[in-house]
Formats: sequence, structure tokens, C-alpha cells
Amino acid sequence: MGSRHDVGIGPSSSRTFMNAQFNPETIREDFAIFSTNPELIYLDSAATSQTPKQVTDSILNYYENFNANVHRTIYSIGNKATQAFESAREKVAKFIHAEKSKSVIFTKSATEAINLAAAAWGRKHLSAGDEILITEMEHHSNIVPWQLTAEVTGADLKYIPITEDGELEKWENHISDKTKIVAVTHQSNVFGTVNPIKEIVEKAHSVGAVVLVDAAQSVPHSQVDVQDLGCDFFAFSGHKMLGPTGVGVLFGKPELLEEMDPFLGGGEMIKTVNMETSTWNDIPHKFEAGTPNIAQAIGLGTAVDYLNNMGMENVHAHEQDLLQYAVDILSNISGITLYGNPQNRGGVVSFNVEDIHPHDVAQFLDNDGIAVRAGHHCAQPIMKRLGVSATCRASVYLYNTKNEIDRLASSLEKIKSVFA
Ligand code: C6P
Repeated sequence: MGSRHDVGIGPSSSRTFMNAQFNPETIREDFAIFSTNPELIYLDSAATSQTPKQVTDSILNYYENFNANVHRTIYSIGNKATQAFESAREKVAKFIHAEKSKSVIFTKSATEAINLAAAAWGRKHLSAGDEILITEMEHHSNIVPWQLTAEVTGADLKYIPITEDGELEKWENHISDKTKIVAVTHQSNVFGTVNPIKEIVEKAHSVGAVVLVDAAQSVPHSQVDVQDLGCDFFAFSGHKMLGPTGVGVLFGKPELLEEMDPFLGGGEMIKTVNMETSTWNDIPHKFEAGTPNIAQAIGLGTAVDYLNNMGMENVHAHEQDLLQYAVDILSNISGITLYGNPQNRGGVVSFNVEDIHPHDVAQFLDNDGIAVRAGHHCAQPIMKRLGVSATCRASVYLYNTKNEIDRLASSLEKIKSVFA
């Protein structure tokens, strides 16, 4: 859908993106993987999304035209690299409606972003008697870092249970004067549940607690506004939003980031170093020790351009349409159990086929060219709550079509007859 060649710092110009009408068939042409694998039906974007050529081109452009370290050099290609890296930060900040780009810290992933906040904020603010509040629907990435922080600080780790429908159960009752931080997923990777973050933030702030939102599954699929949500920290990954692997983001309110001590030590995160002590660089650099993931951040900036060009409202509407279609079709196939029925939901459907192990289902679907995830989805507490060891999960994105959902349904019908 546009020129693949751009020797500027990043393909954000009209040369790269033509204003397209939202059309998944045209969108698919931007993704090389669908021409190299014409039979592929990719329904696992909740794990990792596919990457458009514009993004891979921008990474190649960096390596071929201005590959250099950032913030350290005075020669031209180094300046160009710094400019592209910082421009990616600006794009990401705008995309999530952060007031200031210094709130955006590049990490390696959502996982690292949450670990950073849990360690650096936790060490500073938590002690015995304080409570960290998480939920039963969290991904392991938003459970384990808090367990580690609780261990180090002596704080208690509490959780909000979930209902059969995959929603938070009476979450209000769990926030008390003891609560110092609430860490909650914006959108569940198993049920698709979209949680009432704004309300949670209001309640948490009323008792003086801060809120970290795990936005790994929401940022790629909906319009997000950290100022409107009011959250204090917000974490997500590039590879689930058409960007490359190896880059994630921690948004933090500047006043919180400024008072926190560094998470990792090394080059660029310091102002001065002597043999005994050091002083820290300003945010965001204080949290980006060493050579950062330059190419990946530039690629993420281009992914943001791509999504902006498509319009997040269009991406969301398309996925809602596919979700409804998938739920309608799959719930009419006998022997299929769908897990969760949240009122507010993103494009994720978890299911099992009666008497057939989800890994066998996924293997069978793969033989038909259909990629779904099977397993515990890094959410073992949810599996325990559901009383299953694993589920299959189909998740959609802007390049999926109703025809692909039909193919999933007919393949599932076939599995039942083969295993009968
Ligand atoms: N979930 C899934 O298939 P990383 O791995 O750091 O990019 O993202 C971690 C993460 C954090 N929170 C949520 C809600 C997530 O869904 C994920 C990643 C993938 O569901 C891979 S396990």
C-alpha cells in the first residue's frame, strides 16, 4: 500500500502510507508472511502479531543508512539515529496520549516494563503491612514481578478473584487503606475482558494507591489515553502491535519516575560516575541503561504510524465484528465450550473441544493451516479457576477476515468427526 523505500529517518511521510480505506484484503498485501504462506490462517495475534513491510523496511533503512549508537555521537549518522530513536518515543507517547514523551521508557518487552516498575517503585514505597493488589486474571508477567517485590519488601500480595464470566468480582471491596499499588490487566489475554480501569484508578487514588495497567493486549487493538485513564504506570510490548520483538514500553507519570531509583545500571543512565558513587541521568534515560534497542524502537514507531494510518477506531470496529461473528459461530458447534463471557471484550476467544486435548486440537488445526495457541497462555491461575489445564485460543487482528473464522469453524467440525 505504499513505497517500501525511504532513506529518511523513518517512513512516517505520505510516501510510505497512502490513505487507505479499511480493507483487510488490501491490508494483507502489506504483510509478506501472507504471500510466503498463502494458506496461513493466523489467529494468534494475542501472542505475536504479524509485521507489515513498512515496519521491516524501516528497520532495514536504519541498518543500511544510519546504523550508529544513540545519544553518544557527534557525527551525522549518529545524530540521525538519535533523531529517529527519539522520534519513535514521541510517536509512542502521542499514540497513548501521554502528556510528555519523557514518560515513555523503552524496555525489551511488557514483561520487562512491569518488572522495572515493580522493582524500582516497589523498593522505594513498600514495606511490611502494605498491600499490593493484583487480580486472578493476570498474565504471569503481572503476577511474578509482584511476588518478587513482596518477598523483598515484606508487603502482602492480595488478589481480586474473577467470576465464571471472566470478569473481576467485586473489585471495589479489595481496595483499602492498606493498598499501595493496584496492578491490573487492561484486557485479559484469555477471555478478552476489558477491565474498568478508569473506575479502578479513581478508587485506588482515593486511598492514596497508584495503579499499574498491563496494557499488552489493549494498546494494539483500541484507542488508549493514559491521561483519561489516569493510571500511573502503563506497560505494553511492540511485537503485539505490528512492531518487532525486543521492544516494550513503560509509561510512567514523570513525578513517579523521577523519584524512583534506577532498575539497571550502566552507560547513559548516569550523569556522573566516580569510583564510589554515581548520579543519575534525567528520565527517561535513567531507565535505559546501555545501548538501547534502537532498531526495534524505530520499528515500533513505524508500527504506530501504520496503526494511525489505519485508524484505531477502524481496527477496533473490525475486530469487534470478527469477535461477534466467531462467538456466534463457535457457540453453535455442539461439544465446544467457550470460556468467559465478559460484557466488554476484545478479539479473543478461548475454547475447548469436548474430550479432545487442546494441544491435539491445535495440532489438527495447524494441519489445516490454522494457527491458534493452545496451553495455559501464561495465566495458570485462570486455568485453575476454570478447572482445566489448558485451552485453545483464537485471537484476531486487522488482517483477519470472516472467511478465516468460517475456516476455523469447519475445521473444528472436522476434528469432532475424526476424533468421534
Ligand atoms: N501474552 C499471549 O500469548 P511480553 O511477553 O513481555 O511481550 O508480554 C507479556 C504479556 C503481559 N501481559 C499480557 C496481558 C500478555 O498477554 C502478555 C503476553 C502472550 O497471551 C504471550 S505469553
